[in-house]
Amino acid sequence: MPRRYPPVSIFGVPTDVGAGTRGASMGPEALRVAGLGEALAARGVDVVDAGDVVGPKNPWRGPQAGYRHLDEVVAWNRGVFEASSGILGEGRMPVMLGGDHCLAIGSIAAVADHCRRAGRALRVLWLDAHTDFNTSTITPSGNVHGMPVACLCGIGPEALTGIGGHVPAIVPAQVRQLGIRSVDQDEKRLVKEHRLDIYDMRYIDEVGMKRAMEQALQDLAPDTHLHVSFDVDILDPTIAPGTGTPIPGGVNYREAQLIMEMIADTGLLGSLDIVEVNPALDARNATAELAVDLVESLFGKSTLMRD
Ligand code: EXY
Ligand code: MN
Ligand code: MN
Ligand code: MN
Repeated sequence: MPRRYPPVSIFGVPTDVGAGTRGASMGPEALRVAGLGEALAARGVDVVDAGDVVGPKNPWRGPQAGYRHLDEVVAWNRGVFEASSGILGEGRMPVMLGGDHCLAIGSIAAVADHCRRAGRALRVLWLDAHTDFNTSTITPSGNVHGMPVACLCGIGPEALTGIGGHVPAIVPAQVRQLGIRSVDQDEKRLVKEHRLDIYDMRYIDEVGMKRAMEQALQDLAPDTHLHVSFDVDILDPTIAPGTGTPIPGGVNYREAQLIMEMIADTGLLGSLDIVEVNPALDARNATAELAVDLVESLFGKSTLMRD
């Protein structure tokens, strides 16, 4: 019996304001060209394309200390918060097409606000090569896409930590990170201080993806809202080259499929970010195509014999 999914609204956030390289601003269109909407509709999902969030032009100031492009990052995340909140308020599942990962501040703040009002538990599954737990004082780049988890946990300027009006939007105990293999020195100290639950690539090498995912999905209450923040740089760069901060030794195709199928098996997927697709760094839109293929598995598609 195919699993039923709530109605879905995809929306684009065409900016790379939080990134260190240009091009993720074209990510939403790359995902649309790769057929994301049609793929979900083919799964029987009631999907609409809610269009794009509008925000300030990317000012493109070079590397700088602190929170680079802070005003523009805040403006875009306010737009993301409004878009996600509106979709959740309609009883639909928001699927954010990034854009760089700083935009998860707005999307997850909206989901956290929605869950708080509904009295539902929230679990954030952060799929990424990076912990994204930097702050202005320890960042090596000033790029806010390296900081969203810290901001969501209330570490950062009020303009960012307060996007959804509730500080902190989430607590570290609500987060599970998977695929981590690039953490800055001071960031590592901060991550440990805040006891972030991390399943890094060394751990996955040792215990295997199935075991790591079982642990990351452990103790989910039956009505938990599961938010997946899918940074495509979790994937090995040989299969997903079109991303701005590629790190060797990533998740391979079968491991990625298993991640998505195990999430689908929970039946608890409530919202999704697909971020850091940068078609300027890609050939033949391969990374967006792969992301769509994996998202189809998130929505129950399996060409194997399991179902
Ligand atoms: N840790 C580095 C920094 O903070 O600049 C790199 C962050 C890359 C973040 C990408 C979105 O995952
Ligand atoms: Mn809901
Ligand atoms: Mn990220
Ligand atoms: Mn990343």
